[in-house]
Amino acid sequence: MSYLSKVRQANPLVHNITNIVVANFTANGLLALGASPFMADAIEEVADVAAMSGAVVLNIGTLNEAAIASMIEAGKAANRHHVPLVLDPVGAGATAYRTDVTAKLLSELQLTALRGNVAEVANVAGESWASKGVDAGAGEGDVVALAIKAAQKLNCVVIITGKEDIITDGKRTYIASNGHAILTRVTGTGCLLSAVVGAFLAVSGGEVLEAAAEALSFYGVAAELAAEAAEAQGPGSFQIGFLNQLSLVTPEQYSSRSRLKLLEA
Ligand code: ATP
Ligand code: TZP
Ligand code: MG
Ligand code: MG
Repeated sequence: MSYLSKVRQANPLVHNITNIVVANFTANGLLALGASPFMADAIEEVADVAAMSGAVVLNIGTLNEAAIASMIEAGKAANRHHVPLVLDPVGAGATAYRTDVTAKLLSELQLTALRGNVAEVANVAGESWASKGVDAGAGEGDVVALAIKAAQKLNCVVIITGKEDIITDGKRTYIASNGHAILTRVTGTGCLLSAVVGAFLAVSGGEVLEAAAEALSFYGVAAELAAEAAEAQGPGSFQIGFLNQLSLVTPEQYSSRSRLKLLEA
């Protein structure tokens, strides 16, 4: 059975500590997919929520000290209870504060997966790459090698997104090439993707790399179908059409459109 079908069957609870820009879009996207979102960031409850969840997704998009303390508390509970833990290091490298906070999270927590754009992942891994706010800037380098290095350093699956997405555990690497450029015109499509990865990891049964790769490929297929729909005249209608496709794409449609490639070792 595909991981997509497993998500829809299991309806996993996904605990999100996320930013104020994308919280609603993320919750709606998870619901459309067939997962069950729980947005909870009060320090008093995050450990309980993490322990009862199928995955915990941390996102540093709009940071403050209270959120950081809650992320550490939730992440530690996830680690204790063997709940998959995903980090989206939004804007890491853009400011020293974000870079430092990400380093602190990584020193206290064991991630299952890290998902970011190339600049974010490079900065998390101690490499340099230009960033422009929360977006990746122009840079040069071997992005696949960077992802593999980051995965080995952090001992987790690393996902670098862009026109093509790289998913690696440091030993095996997938390239997912579905998707559509209009995703870049809607805020939160990266943040929602990180939460969708969480939903797929919740049903991965330990096959983290494979589940993450399918999440990336599925997300790209849903975007293509939404962009092709007649009503998708611009980013506004695309955003709604994309939510629709997250719920409508069938496992068969997914299989026939997916362009997911395992790189030769
Ligand atoms: P950024 O802030 O740099 O845009 P992000 O966190 O929004 O980063 P993205 O890299 O934009 O994350 O990835 C979000 C989704 O958009 C992924 O599914 C990715 O494959 C897709 N995507 C990004 N850029 C393109 C593109 N040029 N063409 C097709 N799909 C893209
Ligand atoms: N500013 C702070 S967080 C955020 C913005 C615009 C959302 C970023 O979302 P994404 O998914 O990285 O585009
Ligand atoms: Mg984007
Ligand atoms: Mg992002």
